[in-house]
Amino acid sequence: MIRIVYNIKLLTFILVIALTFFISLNTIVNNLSYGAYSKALPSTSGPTINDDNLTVEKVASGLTFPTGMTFIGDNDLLVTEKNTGRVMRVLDGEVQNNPVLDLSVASKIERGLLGIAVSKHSEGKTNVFLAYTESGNSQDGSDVKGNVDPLGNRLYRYDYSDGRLINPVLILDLTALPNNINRTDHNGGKVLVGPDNNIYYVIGEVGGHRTQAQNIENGPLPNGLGGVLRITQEGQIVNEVPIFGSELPLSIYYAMGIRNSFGMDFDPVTGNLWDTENGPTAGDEINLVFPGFNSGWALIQGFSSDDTLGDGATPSDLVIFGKGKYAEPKFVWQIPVGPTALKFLNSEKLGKKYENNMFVGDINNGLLYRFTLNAERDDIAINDTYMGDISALADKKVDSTVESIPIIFGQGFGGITDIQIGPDGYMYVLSFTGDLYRVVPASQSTMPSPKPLSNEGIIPKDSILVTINGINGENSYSPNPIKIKSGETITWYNADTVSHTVTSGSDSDPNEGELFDSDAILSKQPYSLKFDDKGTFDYYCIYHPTMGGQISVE
Ligand SMILES: [Ca+2]
Ligand SMILES: [Ca+2]
Ligand SMILES: [Ca+2]
Repeated sequence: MIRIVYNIKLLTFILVIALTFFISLNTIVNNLSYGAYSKALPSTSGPTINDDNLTVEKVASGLTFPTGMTFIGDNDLLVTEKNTGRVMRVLDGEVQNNPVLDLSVASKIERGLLGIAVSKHSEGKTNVFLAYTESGNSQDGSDVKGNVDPLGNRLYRYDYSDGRLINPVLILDLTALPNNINRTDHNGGKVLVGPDNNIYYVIGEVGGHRTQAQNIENGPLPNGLGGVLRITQEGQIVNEVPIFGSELPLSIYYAMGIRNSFGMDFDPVTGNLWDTENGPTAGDEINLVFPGFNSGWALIQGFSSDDTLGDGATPSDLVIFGKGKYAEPKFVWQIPVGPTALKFLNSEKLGKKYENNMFVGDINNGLLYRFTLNAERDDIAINDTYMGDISALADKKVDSTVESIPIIFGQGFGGITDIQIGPDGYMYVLSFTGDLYRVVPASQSTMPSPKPLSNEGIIPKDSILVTINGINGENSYSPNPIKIKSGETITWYNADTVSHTVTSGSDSDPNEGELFDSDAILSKQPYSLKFDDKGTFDYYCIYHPTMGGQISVE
């Protein structure tokens, strides 16, 4: 077992400097990044795919904030639940009553049971790897209610036998100190078994740790956080030419400079690792993660030339160990969507043109995105198989929400937490809402197709229509301002491609959302509100605070 625990008392002075930096940055980021935690609700008419040949079936429901899944057989998968710490088995579309395993997890904000991967050995043995934030006192959520610090983010190996997970072995302990600094975010947590049979585990900076792994030149040494880590299935250092360095913890880093991530997968054609990464107020990324990849956080996020963090840093300012090397992201959302899962479709069951395409889910909008790669498969190349105007994506960057239309493959899932391909070759999509979906050819489905989304029929009669056009200042909501009479109802229809809110107040208002708050209004969905009280009410979108509107009730 590899244990990374640091006593940093000797580094107090450095830490104080680092903390000062961290707190000031955190204050700024927290004021603007609530979008990162906003989770889209599912479409009332069910998820849809933007290809009439494909449809979405609901496989199972009733899971409690599921975060990850892995197939152990045909129509047989294990699903992790974030806050309960349970591993549930979904067999032939039925969530089995008794959990396969019930762990004690710390669960505040992004902590919890976060990742699962399976390794089937030729001699018939099956190992399951689980990544989770272990509770400090054997109680679920004691960090939420009792302020009990978790034991740490840990990776365990289990034997899977007769529907049970047994013989836990702790193979990686990331009890980095301090545990947190009133922050419980950026725990990453996805786990993969690589083509080389080693374990790949992505962990974020965990509560804003600032070390040399976050490219802070005068910071403490790396503490095992903020990167993709690689170890053997036995919890040993991989016996290869060192990437960043031969001593712990550098010897377990495969990549560093990663703020946070909820998604990674190996390209089935090349064996290259790809990930999604989450920026603060901007700069969500897709990356090709080669050995030694430095993603640039906390100095660079998004394309370095954009200076998204506004610190003027360039790749030459980064902390480079051994064979470490900075590389630009392969794709960027300048407006955050909260990308989560990333999965290659290693099947032609959904049509030859989608085989080995890359699919990405997001949590903020419940959208499923599709990407094609170039011939060398070392870059994203959006080709003529997409619908709509792809010219604005030539820069590999979504600068305004409308630019993302061609890459949207499906919508209405509710915030997506994982994507897997089943042994049946179909795509499985997991939503935090507890629902598991499957994308199948319409010709193979016995379920009725959901209706296409449009505002016809979903705007209530006698209601005054306000269209949400997207991020466009005081023209974001139309008409704006609007005058109505007491007792009248306004229905907002979201004509944009991403979720927005109708929230009373404004960004700087401490009472924001007190009078009314729609929560996420999904793309192509309505939200209605009746106004009885007279007065003038400002409102805005909490995800995109520059969007503003005003209602006068007379
Ligand atoms: Ca539990
Ligand atoms: Ca990066
Ligand atoms: Ca663009």
